[in-house]
Amino acid sequence: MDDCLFCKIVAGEIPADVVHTTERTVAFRDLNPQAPTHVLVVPRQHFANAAELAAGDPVASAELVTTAAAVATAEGHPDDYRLVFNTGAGAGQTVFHTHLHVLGGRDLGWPPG
Ligand code: D5M
Repeated sequence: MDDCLFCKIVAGEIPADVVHTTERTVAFRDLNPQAPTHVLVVPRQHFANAAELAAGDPVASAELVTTAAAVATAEGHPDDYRLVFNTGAGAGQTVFHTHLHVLGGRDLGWPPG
């Protein structure tokens, strides 16, 4: 997608603090971190949200989660982290290239805001 921010990060056209890559995913630090670890894992291919990704490329969908676990391990908290897919503007999604938030490195409250 020509005007997609995360497609541009995947393509290397916009700089990002990339921490992990796989065949189907790129993981980079969130610009507005909400925890000591706040990394976004995105599929290289454009899908608007998590459900569309799961339907269109289930292998990449699973790879998002295994990449997230690898990130949490590399960040030093392999057993304590939160994964979030905001889906739809009403749920807080602002970038419509699906991305898995990986949050950790502090105690995380529940419910989220
Ligand atoms: O999450 C979108 C997230 O994307 C939000 O936490 C900020 C982050 N963001 C926005 N632009 C950038 C760039 N350029 N680099 C890294 N992170 C970025 P959402 O779930 O859609 O609200």
